[in-house]
Amino acid sequence: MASKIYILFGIIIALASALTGIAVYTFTENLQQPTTTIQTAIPTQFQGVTRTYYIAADEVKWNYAPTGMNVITGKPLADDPITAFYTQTSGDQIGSIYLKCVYQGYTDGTFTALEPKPKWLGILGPVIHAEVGDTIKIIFKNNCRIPVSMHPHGVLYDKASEGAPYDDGVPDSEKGGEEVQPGGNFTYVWHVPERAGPGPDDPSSILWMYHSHVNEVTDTSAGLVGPIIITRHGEANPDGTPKDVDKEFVALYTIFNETRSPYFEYNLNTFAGENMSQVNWSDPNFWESNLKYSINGYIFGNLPGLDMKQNTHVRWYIAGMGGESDLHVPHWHGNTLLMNGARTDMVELLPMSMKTLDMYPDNVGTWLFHCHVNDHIIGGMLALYTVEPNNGTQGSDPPSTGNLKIGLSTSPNPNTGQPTQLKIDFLDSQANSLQEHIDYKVTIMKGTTQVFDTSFLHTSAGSVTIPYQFQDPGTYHVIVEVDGVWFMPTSQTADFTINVGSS
Ligand SMILES: [Cu+2]
Repeated sequence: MASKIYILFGIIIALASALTGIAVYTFTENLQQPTTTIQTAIPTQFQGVTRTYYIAADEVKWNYAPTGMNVITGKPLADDPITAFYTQTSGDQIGSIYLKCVYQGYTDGTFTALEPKPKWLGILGPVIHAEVGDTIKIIFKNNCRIPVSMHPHGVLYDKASEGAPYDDGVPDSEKGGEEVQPGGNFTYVWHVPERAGPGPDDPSSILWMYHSHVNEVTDTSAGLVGPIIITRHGEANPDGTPKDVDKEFVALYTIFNETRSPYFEYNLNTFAGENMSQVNWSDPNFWESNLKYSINGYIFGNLPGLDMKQNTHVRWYIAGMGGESDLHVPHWHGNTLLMNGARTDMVELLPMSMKTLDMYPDNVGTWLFHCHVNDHIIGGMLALYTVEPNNGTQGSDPPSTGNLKIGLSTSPNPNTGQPTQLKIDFLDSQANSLQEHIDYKVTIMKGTTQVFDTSFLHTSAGSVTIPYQFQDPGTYHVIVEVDGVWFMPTSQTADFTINVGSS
């Protein structure tokens, strides 16, 4: 009787798997016991792809403020006593450069060429992207002088790939990834079942983090932390990023406590020229100068590359990390966001919190992105993000007929070094589709000087591209006039401001 039930159960599981495309689980019958035991929760197969990442733990000289400037105020860090305190070397103060151990992505298993990464990623390890149903494989190498590991949140792993040593009753021989010695290697395998992906109220992708967990406190203080982004099944591009998102950013808010880094003694000796016996441990200023109130490892506005286009879908993945001072409240000036259906311009973080927010920036400009905790503002937990005009989605002004939108996009970014393609789209603003048969004229102004113009032209296609070579850098106006739609007279003008860089 019992075996019939098992067979039936097996058929149901197999059928459900075939129908849903969800992984098949292994169930093992144990006849010595009255009930069936599930020996493993690890699926025997996933129907998605295996995504292989080559990641090393590398020692780097990390500079928390590489520009030497307080980018928020535009003043040199050395000129202000507070910013100098956190960034300049003097006495027992180490300054802004510390030896750290961080995760870096490589192009292959030879670990010779670094994988290119966005500037904003800063000190974070490479972004691991996967879709529900995939398997993540990490070919890992430890180039640091300390034993390290990779411990992931959210995804499904067995004891070998958990990356955390503790007394769990599992023999060391089955826990290869718990502690990778200096010079050692390990291959971590992490699965991505449904429960590692977005929940019903989540957007199309969510954030998890990975970090070293041999000594969780000192390893993360050394800099060993990075992001995992999981996209819902069927909603990912081939590279695992969510299809419905134009640009993704990850921001880690943490106070790196350099006195807790395994490299602290080395750093003190190397950069401040002092040894541990010279340190006045009771001096609160000594402690404070080694706290780095960072966003992705940058302080005082030094975090680069948070650039996006107006009216696009921008996804922000925000995480916290650290100790009891690490309660952070990132705040975006200038634009608002959605988190789980609620509108906000702030997000509350505790250590290793992971939040996903969506922004549709409508407000062009350079804006503050900073922690709202007062002590952290003083310590430099501030960055800037920039919303660039996206001429392609600007409406015409004035909308005299009310149903024509004129859009302008430029490619490449306007520069004096090469011709710029000015692409002008005429859209039916109700249908949001190209409006055919337009009579139009284009004029380019620099200040009050007209530098280019066309006569009135006709397009049947609703979209035209005009090449133009800008001679000088600066601000220009591209003015598009329409005097006919479908051979009916109308009068509309759109005025686009574009900034032209020098080559
Ligand atoms: Cu904070």
